[in-house]
Amino acid sequence: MSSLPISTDLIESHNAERREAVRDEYDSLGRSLARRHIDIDAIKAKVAHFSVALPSWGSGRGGTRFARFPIAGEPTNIHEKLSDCAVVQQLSRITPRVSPHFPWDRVADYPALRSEAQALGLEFDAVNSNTFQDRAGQAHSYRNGSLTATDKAARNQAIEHNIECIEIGRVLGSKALTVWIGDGSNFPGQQHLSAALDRYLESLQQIYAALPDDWRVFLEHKMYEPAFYSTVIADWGSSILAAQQLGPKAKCLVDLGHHAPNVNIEQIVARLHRFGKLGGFHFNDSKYGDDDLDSGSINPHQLFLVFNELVEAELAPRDGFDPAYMIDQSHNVTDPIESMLSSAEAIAAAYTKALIVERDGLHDAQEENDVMMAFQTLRRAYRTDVTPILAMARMEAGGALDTLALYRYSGWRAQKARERKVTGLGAGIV
Ligand code: RM4
Ligand code: MN
Ligand code: MN
Repeated sequence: MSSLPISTDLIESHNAERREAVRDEYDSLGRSLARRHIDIDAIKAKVAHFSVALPSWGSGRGGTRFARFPIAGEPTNIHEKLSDCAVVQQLSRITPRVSPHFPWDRVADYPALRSEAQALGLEFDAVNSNTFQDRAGQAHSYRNGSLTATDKAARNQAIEHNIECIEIGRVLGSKALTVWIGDGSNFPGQQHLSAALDRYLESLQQIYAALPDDWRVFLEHKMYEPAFYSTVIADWGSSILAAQQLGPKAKCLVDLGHHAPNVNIEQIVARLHRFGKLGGFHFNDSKYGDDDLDSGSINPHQLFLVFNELVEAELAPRDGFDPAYMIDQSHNVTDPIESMLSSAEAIAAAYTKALIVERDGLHDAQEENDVMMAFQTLRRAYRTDVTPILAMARMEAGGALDTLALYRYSGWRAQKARERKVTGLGAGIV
């Protein structure tokens, strides 16, 4: 039984008012692309297959280390998070999956949670474990690390938690586990750098052994924070070495915010793909560090260049290239539903722009070392406003032409403010 949150009549009448204008813009763009020998309908068909998963934790207002300013009507549990994600999916039509985080999203009945999601038009994506925080009553603290802790009992507890996440994920229909740990050190000399990595590999081997045959484990690197001197899996180098050692089910996950400023992330993407180890993405944007800002809000060009590599990878896939696309953001000053709508569109736009790159011309220019033509070929695609393609694909899939306008008009948050409990002020970067 389906119980979609927004009335389909509302979407229909909203689209009816805008359909003609969008059609006009789509046709005009179609003529312009045809002059570049690009078939707009073929691009739209590809875009219609594109999707990105929502983070369950992204549906609430996060916080910085300093404060949290909740808004009325925020979700207070996984059930409410799912209904907010369902709004995003219903309007955008490109976010049909939710990536859950445990123990934050723990419930007593997982088969029921899966049915609940399905009734909302959602499935579950990769499960995320959390050994970067202690929970009240937990036997062993992660104060000195989790999967890499010197204390074997803490290590075992972290391993068991990851295996439990796999078990929950199986019930939910997930096919991957994402492991990000905060383990590392804050002082030179604090940690034996090699021994810490040995412990990581040993722990991951045990988690890997518990993976079902058709599952993957995504190793997520992050340069720093909460460890400010050294982090065990700090970069893509450590990540790919670990993934290679673990075996074919281990892949690397690229969170765009987890690199030093100005690092060439698109080249990292190309490298990981070259060795068959590109597992997936956590999309967000950043200016300074792991800022978890909305995708495409700071550096949309970088996002485009990442997708340009992904389109290259699609054309020459290696080792079952099938990257998991997920959003990972923390919304501190916006309504999270609006941010997720905006980010999903920015991500799909970057993909669409990468699709309209005149690729043969680009490859020829690269071969001939025609620098300016190669650059201009990318530039021409990047400059193109692809929103009519996105809008048309969205409308054909049953979504809203102007997602933000319809979301505001629906009064969803105000209605939830009347129904939902008030959330706490407790800070935390989640
Ligand atoms: C971390 C990392 C993880 C996410 C947590 C909430 O910085 O990006 O992917 O699970 O934040
Ligand atoms: Mn992440
Ligand atoms: Mn992060």
